[in-house]
Amino acid sequence: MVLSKKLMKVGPWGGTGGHPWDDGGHSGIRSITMSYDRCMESISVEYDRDGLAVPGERHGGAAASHTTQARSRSPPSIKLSYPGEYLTTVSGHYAPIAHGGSPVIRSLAFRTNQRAYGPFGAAEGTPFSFPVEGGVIVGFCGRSGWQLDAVGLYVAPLRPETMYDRVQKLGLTAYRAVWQRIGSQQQQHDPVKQLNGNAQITHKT
Ligand code: MMA
Repeated sequence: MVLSKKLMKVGPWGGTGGHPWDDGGHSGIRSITMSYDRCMESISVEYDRDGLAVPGERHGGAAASHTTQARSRSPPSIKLSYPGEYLTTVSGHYAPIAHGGSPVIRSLAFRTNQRAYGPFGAAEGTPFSFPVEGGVIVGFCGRSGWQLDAVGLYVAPLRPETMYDRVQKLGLTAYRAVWQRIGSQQQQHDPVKQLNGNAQITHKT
């Protein structure tokens, strides 16, 4: 199975306070770091882009003092064993923290193909849950101010591997094999080339 490039955006769940943010869709998620107390104060997500870890911005937590950070219960960060482990469900609760105020995200919980993490925060208010069947969560968006006001998701559907995918993969393997062969031939026939590592200087005319 491979991830489709056509992403779906779902949600957001939560309130209308704060300002909107959007991490966009990626090839996967490596870790999620949170601060929370009676609600989710902030979230930052580390993504994967073509095998490299890409840190995401921290959303919310504008008012999070050191005290709040210290009060946040551990573990503040969850680390997925990318690429074998991938995110399949995000759920949580939202409710106002001040009477008559706009709702904020009170708790978040995550499920991967391997295990469950959380809930983090306080599981109070309106519950929401987005379990993805036949897909993977590859990005987050939402709203935030002092806290995390709302959260939405990017989902990449899984699709069966096509002949095109296989040929592309084979193409890359074949390309690497040819370069390895050229490399080893150079080692055998032209040790100077290998030492210098510069074909132009040692080029025989
Ligand atoms: C700020 C402001 C609001 C937002 C809250 C919670 C304290 O107010 O940005 O619009 O709803 O933070 O994040």
